[in-house]
Amino acid sequence: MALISPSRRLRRTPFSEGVEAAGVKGYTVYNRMLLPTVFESIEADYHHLKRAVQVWDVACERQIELRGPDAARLMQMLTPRDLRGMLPGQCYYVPIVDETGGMLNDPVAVKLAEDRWWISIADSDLLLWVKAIAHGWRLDVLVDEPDVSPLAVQGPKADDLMARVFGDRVRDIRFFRFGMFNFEGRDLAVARSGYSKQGGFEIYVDGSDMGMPLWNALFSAGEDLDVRAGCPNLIERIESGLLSYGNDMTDDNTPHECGLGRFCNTHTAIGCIGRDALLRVAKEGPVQQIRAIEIVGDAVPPCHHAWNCFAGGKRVGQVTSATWSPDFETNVAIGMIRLSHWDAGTSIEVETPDGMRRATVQEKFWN
Ligand code: THG
Repeated sequence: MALISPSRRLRRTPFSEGVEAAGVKGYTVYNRMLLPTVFESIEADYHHLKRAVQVWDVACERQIELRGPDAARLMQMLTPRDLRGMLPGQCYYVPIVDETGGMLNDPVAVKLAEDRWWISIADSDLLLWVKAIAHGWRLDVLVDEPDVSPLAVQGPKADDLMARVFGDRVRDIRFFRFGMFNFEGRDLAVARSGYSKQGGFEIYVDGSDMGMPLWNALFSAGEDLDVRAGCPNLIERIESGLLSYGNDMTDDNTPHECGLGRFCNTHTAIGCIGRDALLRVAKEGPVQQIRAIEIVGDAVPPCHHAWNCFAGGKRVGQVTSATWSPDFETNVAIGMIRLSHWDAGTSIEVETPDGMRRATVQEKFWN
């Protein structure tokens, strides 16, 4: 593909200078912001992520801040996950649904205080929906996008690198919890989370001016750990079954179709706008669901559009993410498969740009 033409509509990030100096080779656009997709090569980045530690510019995971007496009420209106037990210092992966139960986003909710939340969004214009609900319901809450940009530190050596910059106390942060850590006089939320299954942290960099100082501090501290610039890695995230909003699911899908039923408590999520719709569809159960799929044979081409799946000449679903996995020496994929064919072990055919391929529905992802 040709280059992306920069303009004011395509936002740079507080880390873009570092990303460019590190030799970024490809970008995508996410929440109207640059998101790196490749540094050395997707395969080389993948091997390095699984072996060492990387620093990722994920500033495009924009925050929606809810602030005020109705913040918690508004947050519960957005999601079928019951938030009553959630404490300040916790992060929750939360499906966000509209009035039909369709997925609008799959962010991480960060509870800073009872009256102050961040929603760390995937790629959709969620701010407009949240502002409209706050206004339409006359809620006593401020909704805006603060100058907060996540920087992820991912990989098996992430703990060692982070301890050098923030102190040994980062080692005690539990999964999907965060603590406040000082960096050059600023208190930053540091969570144990991130868009890989290699372990690591996300730093919510509060103030763009802190971006490059923190970036540089991480690289200086980690030279002997072979720290490199990285980014969410296509191969690793498919192996790990991490879903991509807009690719693997859209507003046509319910959380249950997306396999996110474990993050829903629809019966007790009182106030959730999509609750009635979800309770109605939950009675029948989903008729299609996200599955791990192995595509047999040599490396598939890049998956830039949905590939139809067939069995006995009938369409039974689609593959939406696929790649060759060097570690598993097969093609790993994510697809939405109809009930009749979603059992583990079921053989299907996938229509790739270079022909029909045999494929098998898997019990679970490759992790
Ligand atoms: N971190 C933060 N914000 C984000 C992402 C992130 N915003 C955009 C995007 N990623 C949102 N999507 C996801 C998808 C998966 C996960 C997090 C955000 C994730 N899932 C784990 C899983 O499914 O196994 C763990 C979920 C859990 O157990 O709670 O981490 O990455 N800040």
